[in-house]
Amino acid sequence: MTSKEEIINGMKDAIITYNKAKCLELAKQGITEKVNSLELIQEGLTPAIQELGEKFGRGEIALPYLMVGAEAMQDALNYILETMPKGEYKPKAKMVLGTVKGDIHDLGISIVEAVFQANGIQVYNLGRDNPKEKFVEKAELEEADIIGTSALLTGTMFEQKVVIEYLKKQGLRDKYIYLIGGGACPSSEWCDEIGADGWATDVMLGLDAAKKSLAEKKGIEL
Ligand code: B12
Repeated sequence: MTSKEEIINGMKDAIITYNKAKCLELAKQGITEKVNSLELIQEGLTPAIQELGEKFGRGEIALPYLMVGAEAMQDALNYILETMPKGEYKPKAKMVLGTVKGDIHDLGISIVEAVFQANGIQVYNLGRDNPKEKFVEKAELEEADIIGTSALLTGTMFEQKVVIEYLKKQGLRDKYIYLIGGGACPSSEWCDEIGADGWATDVMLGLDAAKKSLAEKKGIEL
């Protein structure tokens, strides 16, 4: 039997060395050996892809390498997320979630989807690259409580403001809790500036923000 640390460190190494098969194999092993899913994701996959991102940012690796690392994370993540509980009870709240227009980073929102679902929030994941109208149309259609937007690029972060401004223009701002996330907004300043209800660069902090707003604004206790 392999220890939890060996599995987690092995997953990190596999991503950093672009070894997709090894990363998936270790993810499967982690689940078989009952390592907590979130630990596999947050201690194994996430720091590894961040390390590759830093190397990419410093010009030490080219984009195709980052893409292979991201694929390794995606395969392992899909496997782990499939095994997580889906919240087989009546959800207490609904959320429309997606990455903003022009942004294709969608690894983070898959994690948010799985964790929020497991905590009683039905999530409609729109995936990547969504115009403002799509968030609002889906939220209206599903009678959602929360709209969540993700942005990873400095250049797409402004779209988070575009969505909230569109909500205001439609006279719908007060109907929804508006949460923002993703690596492009690592502080509360952007959240305050655009008037969002909460922000997070980590899924568990995001869940806390959602719980707080649901209780305060909708009287829903998760
Ligand atoms: C993986 C990755 C990619 C992959 C994306 C694969 C995919 N399917 O997502 C690929 C290789 C395709 C890619 C492409 C690009 N990338 Co990129 N990428 C990254 C990297 C390394 C990791 C992102 C990631 O997945 N992190 C892990 C997840 C789990 O974290 P997360 O998304 O932040 O999500 C968590 C929280 O934020 C939160 N959360 C997320 N969303 C939400 C929403 C709500 C409502 C809430 C409450 C919480 C929440 O919960 C999540 C789980 O904890 C980052 C570096 C970094 N440190 O972020 C660069 C990075 C974001 N990329 C960057 C760049 C420049 C690009 C490209 C423009 C490169 C190019 N020249 O083409 C393109 C962009 C294309 C586009 N139009 O979007 C830059 C951005 C620089 C900037 N400041 O603008 C970064 C920072 C790398 C760098 N250091 O230069 N990228």
